[in-house]
Amino acid sequence: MALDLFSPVKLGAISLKNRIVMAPLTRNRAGEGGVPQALNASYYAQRASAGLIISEATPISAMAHGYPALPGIYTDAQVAGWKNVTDAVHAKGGKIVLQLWHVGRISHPSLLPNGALPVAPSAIKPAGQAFTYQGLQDYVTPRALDISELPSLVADYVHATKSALTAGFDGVEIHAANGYLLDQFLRDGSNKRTDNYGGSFENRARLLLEVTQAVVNTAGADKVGIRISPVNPFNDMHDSNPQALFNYVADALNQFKLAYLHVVEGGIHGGGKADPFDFVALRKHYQHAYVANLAYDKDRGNAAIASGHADAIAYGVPFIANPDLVERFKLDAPLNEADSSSFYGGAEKGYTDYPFLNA
Ligand code: 8OZ
Repeated sequence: MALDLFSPVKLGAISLKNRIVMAPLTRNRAGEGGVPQALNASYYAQRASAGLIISEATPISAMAHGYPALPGIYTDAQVAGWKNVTDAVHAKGGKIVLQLWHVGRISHPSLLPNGALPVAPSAIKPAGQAFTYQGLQDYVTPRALDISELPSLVADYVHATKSALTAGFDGVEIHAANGYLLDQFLRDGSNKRTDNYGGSFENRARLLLEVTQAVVNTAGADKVGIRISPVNPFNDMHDSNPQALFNYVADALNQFKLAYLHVVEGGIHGGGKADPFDFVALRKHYQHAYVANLAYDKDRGNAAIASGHADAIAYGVPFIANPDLVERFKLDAPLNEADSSSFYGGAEKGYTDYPFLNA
């Protein structure tokens, strides 16, 4: 029988009971100090029938924050809060990895320690406005990271990875997508450096590969995934030759034998029109497990798995509104509609109150 969304699979060391993955979803509902709360544990536990949950993007340090009410993964209290989340997911037979995040220039001094300037590969202000505790405020021109600061940035990824493992996660996913720090280094619209971290593909991918090596050394390659978004224009992103750049990145990542490569196959979050890109060609460059994301429904997900394009499919918005998405797919049951007004911030409403089938 052909493989489909309901076939079990191993992504590196992580055994999935099905190939329906919950995509990382920013929800802005963490407690004081970036500490996950009981409400967050309930939300994730409700979704434990997914083959794998990828946590919401989670700042690796105080400088990695860029939005209100994000959970962190660098203090003891945050680790304790996340432990309640992973315990609740595991108690229901689920698997969960933590997404390691540094926002780079997509931040604002009011969200950073002592009103610091956001950091980035180059001092280029993104178009648009930051979500802050005081409402929307224009982005500022970030400070270009000095080459001497990069080792401590890599060390922050290592510390966060250790913290995630202590918190009971089954692995980690490195966020290198959607216009945040590692993606800002990759794409040449945001990286104008003239040192070893700018210019050629090799140089622009250097920080990602150094972070990957360090995280792999900490967690083991079979517990590490990476998310990329080659043509997502969100956060004022652009590259002059995305196909060649990301084919290069896929080739370079092969050496690590990671748990998976997770690819956002187009534009998300309304950032404008994505450049054309051949994801089938990209997939040919990558030799290990591939998780596809972006507007897949059940049929397109099954087709992508049956054809060998993807090993698993990550669903975002459908998992916000359908905690039992797996069962609904299995039964071909109707899906709840997601209410976009409660995506970011708030409490139970639009978070833990979407109905299960037969509830
Ligand atoms: C939506 C709003 C805020 C952040 C991403 C972490 O796109 C995000 C994000 C999405 O990866």
